[in-house]
Amino acid sequence: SAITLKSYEDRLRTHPSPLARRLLKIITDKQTNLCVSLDVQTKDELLRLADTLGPYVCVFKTHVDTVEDFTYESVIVPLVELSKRHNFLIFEDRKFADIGSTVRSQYTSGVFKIAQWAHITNAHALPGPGIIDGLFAGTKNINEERGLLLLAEMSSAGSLATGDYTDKTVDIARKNTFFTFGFIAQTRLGSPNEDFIIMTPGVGLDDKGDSLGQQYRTVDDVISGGSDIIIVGRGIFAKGRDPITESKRYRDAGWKAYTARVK
Ligand code: 5BU
Repeated sequence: SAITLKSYEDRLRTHPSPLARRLLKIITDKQTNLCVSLDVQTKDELLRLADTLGPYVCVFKTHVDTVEDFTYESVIVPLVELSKRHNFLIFEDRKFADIGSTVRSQYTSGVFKIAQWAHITNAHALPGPGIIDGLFAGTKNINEERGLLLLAEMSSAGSLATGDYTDKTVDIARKNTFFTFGFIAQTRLGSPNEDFIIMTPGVGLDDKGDSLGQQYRTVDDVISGGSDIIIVGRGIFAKGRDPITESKRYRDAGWKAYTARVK
């Protein structure tokens, strides 16, 4: 039977995470639960897509370490400007996986200084709860909401993040719901009296997968299963696709599936 959940608007009043409340407000105001994954290799493409698709998304997901001509000044500064202009959040899909002390410096320093600009980032629970403590420590001097997603499940074939590993990941998230506001997952996680935000990659309406293990599910399948936000990359900007047309299509499909779920 289909999962029923409260509306994004109801949830924004009670959510324990300030970042999640800000996100739920954006989703409600813009009527979109679409996160576009900006997996491109040049800053021009990244910034062009962020500008043209900004109106249709609640979040842009990045892998900044794949941008060939990356500099903080030429990529991050304008991206943050666009996030304000179009009212979206930035999610650096960094997938931290080390001990607390190391992830704190990976999060705050180096070339990318992720904590400075990424409203959301994510981490594997593999090292244990110290990874959350380390990342949370990295937000200490940031005067804006920051949030963490734990990788509880992955979309790729043969993923080891299942069963007991997934359950233990949820337990670890419960220790700091001010900062850890949800999961990257394929299913609804947490008990009915908790409110984790579920963001789901591996969403595609025209393809089944790729040759490197990615697997796609439909928007209806993902949202009716209790996910809150769909993450779409190549379904929107692969060669031969018009990114604006596809963004509108995924946004509309995501909102329609959500509307059916809250009824
Ligand atoms: P795609 O082009 O829609 O397949 O891109 C999916 C994006 O989501 C890509 O940036 C991946 O790194 C990311 N991803 C994923 O596909 N599956 C996962 O389980 C996780 C992240 Br976690």
